Amino acid sequence: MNRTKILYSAAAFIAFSFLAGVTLQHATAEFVPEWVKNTAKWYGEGKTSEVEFVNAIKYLIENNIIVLELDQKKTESKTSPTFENIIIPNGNSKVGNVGFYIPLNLEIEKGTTVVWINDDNIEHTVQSQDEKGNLISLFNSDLLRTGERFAHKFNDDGAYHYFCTIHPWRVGVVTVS
Ligand SMILES: [Cu+2]
Repeated sequence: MNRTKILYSAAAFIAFSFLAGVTLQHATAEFVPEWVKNTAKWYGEGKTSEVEFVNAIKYLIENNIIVLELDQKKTESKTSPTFENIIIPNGNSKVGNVGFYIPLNLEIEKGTTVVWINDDNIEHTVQSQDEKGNLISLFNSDLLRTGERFAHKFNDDGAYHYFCTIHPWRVGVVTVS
């Protein structure tokens, strides 16, 4: 590769990088085909069109000769999923017991997944209910044996009541804001 070609190739990469607003992670000159080098050279000399030049760059990207580092901000803005637990404690079933859900009113932000964990020595269910205490189909677990879990993701604001169908006096709340 002579000096002129190197200069034109470098200019081509810099021009592309600037126009597209991306970061060039690496560009390995050995893998750049001759026709691409010529296109870059001819473009620099005004002997070929911009379309040809852009197509040549496109070829390098599609064949992973140029590897683009995508916009970091887009990647970082993806928040990792958030989980919060509600424990169904031992003794939860007994009417006179203080075996309430822990916490009894869980306050979370939108997008949080709530995980109910049955820590009791008997089975329970988690069933969503409306304001009047009627069972609704928003979130409904199967029978949870000791140690089993049930999860539901909350995407909208609101106060969500739930209860256990086996022990319907046990009522809890998830408040989403
Ligand atoms: Cu129960």
